[in-house]
Amino acid sequence: MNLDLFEGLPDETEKAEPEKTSIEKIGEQSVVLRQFTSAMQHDLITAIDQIAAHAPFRQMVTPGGYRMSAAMTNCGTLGWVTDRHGYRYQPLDPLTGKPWPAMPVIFKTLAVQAASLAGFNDFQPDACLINEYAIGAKMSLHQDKNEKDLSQPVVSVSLGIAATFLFGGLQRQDKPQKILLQHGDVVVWGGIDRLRYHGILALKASCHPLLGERRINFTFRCAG
Ligand code: MD3
Ligand code: FE
Repeated sequence: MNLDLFEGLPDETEKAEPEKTSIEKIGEQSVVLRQFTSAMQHDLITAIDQIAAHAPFRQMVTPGGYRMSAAMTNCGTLGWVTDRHGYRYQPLDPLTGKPWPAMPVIFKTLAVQAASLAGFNDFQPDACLINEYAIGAKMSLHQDKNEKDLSQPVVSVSLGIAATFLFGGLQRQDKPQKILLQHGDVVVWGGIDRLRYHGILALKASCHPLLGERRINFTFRCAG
């Protein structure tokens, strides 16, 4: 006799379907891969916890003397830092004096796959900057141009609370488009879009089931 009470019910009642990935073009050479990381979200979060245990998130100071509202750390052979002396990449964490934690294989694999889907086929990132946003934290419009090889794209992964991304033009005064980046979204920015101004609006109060009252974004770059 079959005592399975769930017999006949559809599979979805036993195991939630993974979200489907979709591709959205947001610029001449930029795409959002929606829900690209849903199958690996737990492994990504475990890896970030391990990195932060060795290289803690910290709020850095800009050359102008302002403390950034997002907290940052890095993994990979080079890490992005800012202090009163300027913005730069360096191999040692100024907080610990030690090299940044290695880039986890799962990070690199994800970045290379995403870049390749967007048409960038020899992406070999050496730096991964990890930003942690608490409620209210933001990132003002800026360009990323401290990397040596600007012909290589940037790949970004968003986890936790959704945020409004501002995608501007090549001049600061160009009116930005607003794009909602949600948990699991990956964006690839390359070519002509690589030097576009961009930023993040202040994070609205919310709570994510896996990350709590936080958003984490990590970006892969060819810095050296
Ligand atoms: C577009 N981070 O770390 S990720 C940054 O969500 C940064 O934390 C934001 O801007 C964040 O520098 C946005 C998206 C991003 C990263 C680099 C870019 C977009 C970009 C470089 C060129 C164009
Ligand atoms: Fe940036």
